[in-house]
Amino acid sequence: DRIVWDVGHQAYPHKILTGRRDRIRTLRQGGGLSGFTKRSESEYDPFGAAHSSTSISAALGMAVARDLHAAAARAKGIEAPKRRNMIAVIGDGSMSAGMAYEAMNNAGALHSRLIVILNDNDMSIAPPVGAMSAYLARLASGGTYRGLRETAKQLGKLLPKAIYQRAAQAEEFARGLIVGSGTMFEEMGFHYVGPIDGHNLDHLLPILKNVRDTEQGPILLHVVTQKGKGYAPAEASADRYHGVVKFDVVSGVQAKAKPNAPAYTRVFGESLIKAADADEKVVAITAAMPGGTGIDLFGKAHPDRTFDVGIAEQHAVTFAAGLATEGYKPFVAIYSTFLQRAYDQVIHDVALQNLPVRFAMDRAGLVGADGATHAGAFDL
Ligand SMILES: Cc1ncc(C[n+]2csc(CCOP(=O)(O)OP(=O)(O)O)c2C)c(N)n1
Repeated sequence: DRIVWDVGHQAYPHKILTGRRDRIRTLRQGGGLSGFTKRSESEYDPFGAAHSSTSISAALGMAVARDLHAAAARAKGIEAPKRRNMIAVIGDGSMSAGMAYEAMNNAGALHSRLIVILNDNDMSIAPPVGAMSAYLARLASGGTYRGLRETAKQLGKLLPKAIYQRAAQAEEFARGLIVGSGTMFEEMGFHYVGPIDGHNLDHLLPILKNVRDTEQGPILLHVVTQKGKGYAPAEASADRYHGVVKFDVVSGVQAKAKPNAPAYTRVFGESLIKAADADEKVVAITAAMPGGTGIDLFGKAHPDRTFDVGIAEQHAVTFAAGLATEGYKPFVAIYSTFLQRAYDQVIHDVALQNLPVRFAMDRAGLVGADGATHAGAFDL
């Protein structure tokens, strides 16, 4: 099977389980294992990641390739290869980017057998923002998690027709048929299964097996988890353990080198507060990176003029352009590498219209531990 991890930060256990245990101590170092999934590193990383929200598109491409391959084999009268499952694992934070919806829109139309596992830990790096995040929270809190019985009923709808009809005759089963219908995912053509407790393996494993064995797709399995589960310092501080440097396992204290100059990010955040104190037209925009860009400091001083749009760099730029047309002075703070997503918006929506949008590009140029995917290549 092909498992496509979105972003890939969360793939360290996957690396350990897929032949990279002996090299895990080289993680995020020169010549060592990447902090993300990487095709050249392992056949178990079918798709490289680091920038978010690509997994559904990639897994859908793989699913369609599989189906084309099988059809070609059938046409030639040769045995089709064993059917693989194509599985995208995506976090709730990454569900704010347009690309995830572009992919679901296409998947719903293609009807290809694709499994999307939505790992909903109610955290991005910072707490998640936006209407989608609120929607997922409502789905997750609709009573408690679905137990095995109820999920089995949801899955029943995916069984082959004959079995399904027989099962549907059972009164109790029929009552469950409304369960889970009407979610946004279903409206987009997915079978929605969940929400289920992702830490309860007695529930999770049989459900995963059932999802694997159903014939229909695309399927979205909504799994609720806790970020950092099982390690107290990470549970207590979900944002600071998103991506870690070396840390003391007992105390959880991270070994951060003492900087010998004030950090660019802090200088920017504090300067922008001063500018905003003097000019009520100054506004600040971040795309899910308030801490990384200094916008967290600005947000404390000027909450009404701070906008976290979620992982949505393209929208962040055009949203700022809109503010600028009305006389505001937007400062868009984005890591250089993530602004790559929005180059068209920078050119088409800002530059060509000569709109005064200020870009504060953090982590410009080459970066270290995050590696090639995080370099601000276009700065150079
Ligand atoms: C396009 C893009 N913007 C910003 C980031 C920075 N970033 C890395 S992980 C992350 C949060 C992802 O949250 P979620 O998808 O919920 O995954 P989790 O780590 O919580 O499992 C962010 C904002 C990124 N990787 N890609």
